[in-house]
Amino acid sequence: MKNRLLSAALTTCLAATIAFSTTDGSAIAKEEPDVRYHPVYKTATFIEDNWSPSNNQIAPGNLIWSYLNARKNFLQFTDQAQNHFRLKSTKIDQLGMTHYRLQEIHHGIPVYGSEQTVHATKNGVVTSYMGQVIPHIKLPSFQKSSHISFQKAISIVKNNTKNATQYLYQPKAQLVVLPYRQTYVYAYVIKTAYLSPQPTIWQYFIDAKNGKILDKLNILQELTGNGKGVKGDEKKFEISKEGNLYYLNDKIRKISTYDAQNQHENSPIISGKLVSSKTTTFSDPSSVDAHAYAERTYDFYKKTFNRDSYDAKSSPIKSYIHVGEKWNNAAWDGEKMLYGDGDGKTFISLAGALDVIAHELTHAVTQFTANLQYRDEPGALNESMSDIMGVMIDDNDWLIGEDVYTPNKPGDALRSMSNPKKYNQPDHYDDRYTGYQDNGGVHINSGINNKAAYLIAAGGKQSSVTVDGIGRVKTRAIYYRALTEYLTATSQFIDMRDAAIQSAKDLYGANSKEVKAVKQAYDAVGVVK
Ligand SMILES: [Ca+2]
Ligand SMILES: [Ca+2]
Ligand SMILES: [Zn+2]
Repeated sequence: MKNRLLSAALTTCLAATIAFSTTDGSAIAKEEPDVRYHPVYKTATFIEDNWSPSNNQIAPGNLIWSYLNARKNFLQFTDQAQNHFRLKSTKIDQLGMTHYRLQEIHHGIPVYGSEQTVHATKNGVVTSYMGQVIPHIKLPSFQKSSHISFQKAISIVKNNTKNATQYLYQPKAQLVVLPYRQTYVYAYVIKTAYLSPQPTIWQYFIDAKNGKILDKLNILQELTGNGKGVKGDEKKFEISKEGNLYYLNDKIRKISTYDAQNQHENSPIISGKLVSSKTTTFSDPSSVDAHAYAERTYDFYKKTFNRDSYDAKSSPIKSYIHVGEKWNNAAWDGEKMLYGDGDGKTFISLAGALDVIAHELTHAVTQFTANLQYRDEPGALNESMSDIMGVMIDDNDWLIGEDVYTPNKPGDALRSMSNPKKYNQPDHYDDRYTGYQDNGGVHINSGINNKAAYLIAAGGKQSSVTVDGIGRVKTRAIYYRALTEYLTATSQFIDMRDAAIQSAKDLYGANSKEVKAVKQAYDAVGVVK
């Protein structure tokens, strides 16, 4: 009965609008718009329109409000549009069209889910409306005194997710008018996201009156993919689904993996196709490893240093595999990670090594922190930082690249931090390379700082100096602090020594054994004042 009544009333109102507008002269509906209605609310969900104000005196900022007021009978609100909607954004596109995004409000509080878009040409003609309006909400205005605070609501959610750790951000709360079981209540919508025990993004709906959990849903499309890596090992990782295809797109960490389809490594712009699969099993080993290892590196930085992505601002991490033809390298190009397939002799696919991926992503961290120049001593420190974090993540040896280097020769590696000389790197400042090759020896002289880091962690004797090691955990904390807080674009080896000492002092005290270990290690590699 009620639906019928509303429907009938609407027809009457529509006629009235046109008559009213014409006599009023403020707005003219030039032709009757095409309207589609919500099955329950009986308000317009779509209006194909051709509306413009009757005169051009209207200020551009008022067009949206004039339009909504002119269409209030389709949308069934009785107050002024400015009191019933909040303008969330206005965007002008390349065609000169203006796109408005709005939110229905009730006593100033957003009505959950009731959002609208309105579109106008560059000449100020509104061509369409789309969205949802809930009519006739009867709920008195929100009184703080008779409702719980948002802090209280957040604590209710925290109590309900007690086992969660590794939060991605502080829970966010928004007060809304929530349609709930044929009525409306004030509710807090709380979003919280964490990685452990499993990646989850919760949306909680808490009754603002009594703190009751009205509803909660995991809005992460929790999808785990699997596949074999470069070394043939079975892996699990986060993926997403669009339409009928699954993609290497981890939405919680914002990590996606693309196939560069052998574009040349020196192409000015490397593009790629997001790797997809018809099932949750992915069959390209390079893409499996690039994706899974980027996730592990992200988790390492998040868990160890509470760093959310390379820029600490949760920027998306993009990996490109199959870069070049048999390219024997990997790179961070300032925006994304690139991995070659290797020629099968010197390297197999470089994405197959966790330390290589950690190395590349650490270049990104460096770019957003110390920003060490990529030549001479700052460049060697830049390289060394990437190797140091590489062995902290892939932490069962002190080798770099052993998983993908020379497949026909077991036991070797691209570099060794415990024994740089084995792969033609110096391990003492007196033996540093001073030529012009390799940007002034960035991949050569990194051995000196690599050795210092190794000695700090593992201890040992060099140049008749004995270092008492303090372990990997403290060593990585010292280097991370030095990188992110102390070092600068032009830092030299001697600055690295001081930065590491200062960091160790901050963390463990001026007279600590950790500070002593750092001093001993830099003495041992000949970086002394
Ligand atoms: Ca390694
Ligand atoms: Ca090998
Ligand atoms: Zn590098």
